[in-house]
Amino acid sequence: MRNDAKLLNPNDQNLNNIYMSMIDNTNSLLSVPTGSLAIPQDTCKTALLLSLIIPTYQESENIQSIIKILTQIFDDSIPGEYELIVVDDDSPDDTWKLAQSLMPKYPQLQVMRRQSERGLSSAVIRGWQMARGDILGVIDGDLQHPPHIILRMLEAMKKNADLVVASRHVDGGGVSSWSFMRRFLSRGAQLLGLIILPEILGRVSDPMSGYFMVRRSCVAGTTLNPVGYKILLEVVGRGNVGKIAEVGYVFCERKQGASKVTWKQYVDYIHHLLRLRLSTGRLEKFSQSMGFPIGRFLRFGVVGLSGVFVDMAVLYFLSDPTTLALPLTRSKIIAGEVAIFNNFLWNDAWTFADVSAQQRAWKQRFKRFVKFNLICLAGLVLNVVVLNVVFNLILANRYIANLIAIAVATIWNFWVNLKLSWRVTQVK
Ligand SMILES: Nc1nc2c(ncn2[C@@H]2O[C@H](COP(=O)(O)OP(=O)(O)OP(=O)(O)O)[C@@H](O)[C@H]2O)c(=O)[nH]1
Ligand SMILES: [Mg+2]
Repeated sequence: MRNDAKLLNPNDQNLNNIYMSMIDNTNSLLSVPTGSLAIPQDTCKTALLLSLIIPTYQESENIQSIIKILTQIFDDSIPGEYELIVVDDDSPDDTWKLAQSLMPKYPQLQVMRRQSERGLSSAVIRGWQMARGDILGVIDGDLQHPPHIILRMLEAMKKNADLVVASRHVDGGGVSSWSFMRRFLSRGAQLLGLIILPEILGRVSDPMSGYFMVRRSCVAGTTLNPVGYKILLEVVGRGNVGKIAEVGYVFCERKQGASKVTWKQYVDYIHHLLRLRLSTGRLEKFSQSMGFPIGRFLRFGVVGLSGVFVDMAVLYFLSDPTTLALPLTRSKIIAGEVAIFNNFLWNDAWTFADVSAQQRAWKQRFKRFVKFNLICLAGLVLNVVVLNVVFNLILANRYIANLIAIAVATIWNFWVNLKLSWRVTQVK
């Protein structure tokens, strides 16, 4: 396209405009997918062999070098069959802008600028969602992952591996100059992982590695749900990964730019391990085979129970003769609404945390709260109707009838809220 553009006469204003728009086209940013973090099944028409994501935050000092080195490697080995996708979280040092300015020089380069979502793992997944490759990979943008081993990784993929991990803990691997403390923390984290999730962490020697590639078919259709930095755990834990290969590498020292690792990453890591433990356990497998989210339903039930206590406490505080002694109906309406508010907060932060993490804006939260209120209100009406029907027509025991009514209303509340309030919409 750029060669054609050169043929145009730059003195002609119209043609010049067309020329500029062609340049713009070659330079346009990738759109940012929203909604769930699911990996699409199909590659589009122009499928490629490899899509390599380079997540960046404040890497303006490194971005040019890494693009140049990777392009040289791939142009020599798999020309035209790869793409490099820089996913930058709107770095204040304008990494994305610098990357974008390199696009005309490196036609295999694509750039995504994320403005409303943050974090290394989700950046990688958003990149994969827009990728065209049959093999999906990731490499740090700070040159700490030596690019030259990538061809060995690709070789291993071609020999039928589903996943190839660049590992610091196999032959040829290591860390160049980590402090004792960082080595200790890294090994400690791995040990903890082996205790909590042996079937996942035990499959790779370096589960903390951020340098790997995976066959798209092993993760297609899977919704990844990472916390923090360790996306490889998600891929091994939730994907359908068979053969795994490893290639040794030495984690180099950063020469330019600053590390983004903080204590929060260690806390996130533990949170991530626990979440994976719960969501890949037997209960979750059973619930998948039943087509009903049992774990979520149990959490919803626990939250509902907490609402009963809140309701009771507020009712006591407002209406008891020894406290405020307000009229009973007025007190009950307030107590009910406070309990609904309590339940909403816990459901948003816990029961449906994965969904609300994708829809954080205040307007979206408020919408969910209004829907939750309306659905709970309808649930109350349903509760009363079922109680009357069962008591008058089926079983003349008011307590058993009430239990049945509560069960029906709870399932209604759960199911309709799942489908309406905490719904994941897939919008491009
Ligand atoms: N898009 C995006 N990229 C990130 C984010 N945090 C880190 N990165 C990038 O992810 C890669 C790894 O991050 P680093 O801070 O270097 O972490 P590390 O290599 O494990 O640790 P160091 O040895 O201290 O550098 C780098 O390319 C970062 O620029 C983020 O929140 N969003
Ligand atoms: Mg780094």
